[in-house]
Amino acid sequence: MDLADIGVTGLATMGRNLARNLARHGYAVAVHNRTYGRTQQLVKEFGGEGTFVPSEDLAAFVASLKRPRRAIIMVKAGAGTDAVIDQLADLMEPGDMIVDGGNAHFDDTRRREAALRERGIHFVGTGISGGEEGALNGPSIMPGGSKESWEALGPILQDIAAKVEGVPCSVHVGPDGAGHFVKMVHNGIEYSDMQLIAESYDLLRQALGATPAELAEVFREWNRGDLDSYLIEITAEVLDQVDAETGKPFVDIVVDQAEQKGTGRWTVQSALDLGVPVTGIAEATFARALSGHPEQRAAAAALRGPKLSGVGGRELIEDVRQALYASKIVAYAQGFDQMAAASKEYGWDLDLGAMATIWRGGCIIRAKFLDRIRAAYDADPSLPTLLADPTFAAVLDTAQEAWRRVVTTAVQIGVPTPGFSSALAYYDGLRRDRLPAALVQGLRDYFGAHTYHRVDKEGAFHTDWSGDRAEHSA
Ligand code: NBP
Repeated sequence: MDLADIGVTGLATMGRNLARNLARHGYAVAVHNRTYGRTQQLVKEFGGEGTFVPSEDLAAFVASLKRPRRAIIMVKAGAGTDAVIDQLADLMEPGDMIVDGGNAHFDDTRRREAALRERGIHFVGTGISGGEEGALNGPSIMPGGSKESWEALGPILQDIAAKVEGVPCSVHVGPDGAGHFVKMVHNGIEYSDMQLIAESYDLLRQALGATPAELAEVFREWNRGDLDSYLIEITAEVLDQVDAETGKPFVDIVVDQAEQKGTGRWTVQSALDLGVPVTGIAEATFARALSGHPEQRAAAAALRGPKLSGVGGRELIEDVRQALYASKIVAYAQGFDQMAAASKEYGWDLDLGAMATIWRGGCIIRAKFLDRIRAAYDADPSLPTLLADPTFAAVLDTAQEAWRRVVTTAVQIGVPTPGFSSALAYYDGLRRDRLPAALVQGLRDYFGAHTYHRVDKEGAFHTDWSGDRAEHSA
């Protein structure tokens, strides 16, 4: 029997499509699933697309792989992943590679990588974005793990990844959990992108009384300019959809409560640990959390809002477009800051420009805009914040008047725009010469003797607040 080039275990939507993608690219693919029926189904339905080597149990699956073995796990993240890793590792030899393509937390990946490294097995935590369509036709692939494993896996992953202008949307992200970390931040940014789109739609609908179908046209128009992206494109599709049963706009028959249990939450948790203000992602996560409390919303429904309504004419549309673009720049700047901070903390040496490059295609946040981020890091790889890049600084400068009008209008008519507002507050905070953090430091020294630094002298100081209020070196 010919041995397979690579294997996939876990053949639900993602694993099946990834296996088909590999087979379509000419690789002989070993396939396995806990429940054998799925394996049989795959071979029955898609066997003609390439060479599949099915196995009923993991031992046979491992035995069907060429050495060094390359096995991709695509099972539900969590305990199942640990179980499959343990079983695979027991069947493998030093030099073999286990790739986890599921949505694992990067801390779990770091733990698993360290444990398998002891046994000489390469563990490659890999972020895969693009959903089932991407898995089949070309996802964005973000592998972590060792350099040696990238040498053996990289050519295959780049082969099956999305391509933009011939450049594959996959690079070696960095060691141990770097791949899953970058995928997590990608998803956090995805939260933020969707929140800003939702705020744009909501504000224009409330302020102008526009219909979802009219707004679909607005998004379609926006997709021809700076905002050109997959999420803007599909927003037009969703807003245009009419419910067959009721004849109402689809968006009006969907329950308005969003989930926030996944990677958005992880991104914010990690950002808090790293001390990076990812306000765009945090507001998006909290906006979902607010939507998910129907009992509180019902209790608050009688609270009065402002009397003003219907302010703003058609010019609001262009203002919102600019506010959306400016807020998006802020959200991405924050996400890239988080990757830079993690790179330093964990010693990953992330190439931020390369991250922008591999997000240009295949993944959910794919957008023209990522070319501009890559150009910013090409021009200055140690850029302290994307907001300081001359191109982005100019965009923000042009957009800021419109951005302020949008936030003002939203406040006046009582439409919540936490994404727009917090992004603007971040912009205003970051550009300030002096921040009121000085007063916060004073208060902390007053009640807790936490000390402070002076602008004009080295060292730490404490004022004797309860005594003579003289200053002492701390
Ligand atoms: P699911 O997340 O729905 O997982 C189902 C698969 O996990 C089945 O193959 C199932 O086997 C297997 N499995 C489970 Br559940 N527990 C297991 C265990 N203890 N031992 C062995 N196998 C077990 O599949 P999916 O939606 O294809 O996603 C796969 C991974 O890819 C997940 O980690 C997901 O987060 C990630 N991901 C998904 C997307 C997406 O758009 N769906 C995108 C990117 C990444 P069975 O058939 O025997 O029940």
